[in-house]
Parts: sequence; C-alpha cells; structure tokens
Amino acid sequence: DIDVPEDHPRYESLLTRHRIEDGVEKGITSRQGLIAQGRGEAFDYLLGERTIPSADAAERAAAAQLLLADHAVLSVNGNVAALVPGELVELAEETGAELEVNLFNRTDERMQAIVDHLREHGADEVKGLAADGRIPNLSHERAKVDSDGIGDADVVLVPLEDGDRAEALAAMGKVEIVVDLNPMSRSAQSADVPIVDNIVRAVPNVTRHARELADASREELQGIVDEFDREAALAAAERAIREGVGRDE
Ligand code: PTJ
Repeated sequence: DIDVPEDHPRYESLLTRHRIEDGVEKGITSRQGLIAQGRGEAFDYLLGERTIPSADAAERAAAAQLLLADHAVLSVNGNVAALVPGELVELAEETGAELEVNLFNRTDERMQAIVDHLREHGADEVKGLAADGRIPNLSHERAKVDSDGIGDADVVLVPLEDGDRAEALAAMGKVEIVVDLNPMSRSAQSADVPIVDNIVRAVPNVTRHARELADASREELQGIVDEFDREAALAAAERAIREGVGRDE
C-alpha cells in the first residue's frame, strides 16, 4: 500500500510521511500530527536528514540515563506511535522502561487505538488508560498521566512533546529526555537531554547505545551522563541547521 520508488533521493522521508498518513487513517495520529510532521521535516531537511555527532552523543547519554533510572517511562503520542511502534517496544525491553500513551489532544478512541497498536507491535503492558495522576500546572485534559507511570517515573523520554507539557514535566524534577528536530523549541530547551534528530533515527540509535552499555557499571553510565553537555548539543544542532540553509543540494 506504500508506493514510494526506492531510488528516490528522499526515499526515507517519503516513507515516513506515508506512515503518518496511515496513522491518521487508522485513528492513531491526530490531524495536527500532520502539521507537526511537516514542521519536523523542514528542520530535518536542513540537518541533511542525518544524525549529527551531537545528536549521537545525546542518544548515548539518553541510553545511559534510561539504564541508570529506577523507573523510566517512554511517553508515546500519535506521531510516535505511527512512526516507530516496534522500535519503541524494543527500546523499552532493552532498558527495562515502561511505555505510556500520553496525548496532547487526548480522546478515548485515540488512547485505545494507540494502546492496541503498541500491543500489536509486541508491547506487553501499556500504561496511560488509568489517568489517575496529574502533571501540576497544566489544564485538566493535558495534565493526565498514570500515577504509577509517568507520575512515578524518575526518567521520562518525551518525544515530539508540546512545550508547556515538557516544561511542566521538567518542573516536577524528572530527568527529561526530549526528541525534537527543532533545537529552539521549548521542549528541547527544557530537556536535560535534548536529542535533535528525527525520531525514526533517534529511537533505534538509543537502543543500539543501550545494548552497547548493557554491561557498563553505574560509574561508567554516570560518567557518560556527566560528560554530556546539553548547551553544547543545542548549539551544535542550531549551527548545523544554519549551515543547512546555505548548503547547495
Ligand atoms: O498525538 P498527540 O495528541 O499527543 O499530538 C502530538 C503532536 C506532535 C501533534 C503534538 O504534541 C504537537 O502539536 O506538537 P508540536 O507542538 O507541533 O511539536 C512537535 C515538535 O516535534 C516540533 O518541534 C517538530 O519540529 C518536531 N517533530 C516533528 N516531527 C518530528 C519531530 N521531531 C523529531 N522527529 C520527527 N519525526
């Protein structure tokens, strides 16, 4: 059903676009998700649709944080579920993290569709339906989380998150890992570990790092976390994007 010529120079990007379209058709992704994807694509185009070295460093720090966590939760929204469902299940397994559906535009139908979709991709337990916890300082629907999920987590991965929610989660004192192609977004700016990379490249690369670090000591993992410089990573990403504006194709 996906008809993209493999020799097209932007094959990966077109494939990603189709997955988002499919997500909308299946009731997983919101229509606003299409707009978010377009925004992300523009930044990714300028980055050269690659994982820049500072993003790779952030992905390694994210893997270390997830492995060090007492209770890590990977937050899943409609875009992420459409793009990397199986890859998220793998990351959760590799790091012992839990999955929680956590929507900006929350509807019961979309919550259930995403839970089912993740289960089809091999997830055991998916949190988010209990919604018995709240993120302080957010309006009612947007504040909902599971009290024994994101509510209790010490480390959260929040990909493609809305700025208000990313800031409110960070204010709860959680270690926040954000995936966002816009290094200037409030989400990226409020993250302990901002990953400026496409989610389709970021998640498998965090998993790869987690596999490599599976036998590392806590000291070694803490060393990776301490060495990571979030300000430098954000600055490097912004520089790469500015250079992208002047680059000839
Ligand atoms: O499913 P829901 O209801 O939870 O809604 C999800 C969206 C993404 C629609 C919602 O959270 C939203 O509106 O997000 P924003 O404010 O548009 O922010 C999304 C950010 O993710 C933007 O900065 C985009 O540049 C970035 N982005 C979009 N696609 C990707 C991306 N970053 C990484 N990988 C992508 N594929």
